[in-house]
Amino acid sequence: MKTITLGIGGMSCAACVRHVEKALSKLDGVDNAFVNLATEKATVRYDEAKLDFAAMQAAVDDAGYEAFELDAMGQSVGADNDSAPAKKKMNS
Ligand SMILES: [Cu+2]
Repeated sequence: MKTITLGIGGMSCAACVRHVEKALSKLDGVDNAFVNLATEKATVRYDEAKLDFAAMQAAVDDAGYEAFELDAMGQSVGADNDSAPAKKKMNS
């Protein structure tokens, strides 16, 4: 088992949190998923032999939100600024 912290974009309320948690929890290999609305982060405990970040990202994306990798400092990886994930809201 491995624990990863993901950045989650597009959440605005507790229902969003549940949607994201559900999307992550139902993935095969996820043991536990906890989403924090205030910090916009998800902590996922999972079996790294069964899935990887890309699978989680796809599941979150399917639910209508965005997931992005965080580095050790909690910063998004590959984004050119700190607010990049917040842009997509209700337009899909
Ligand atoms: Cu919501």
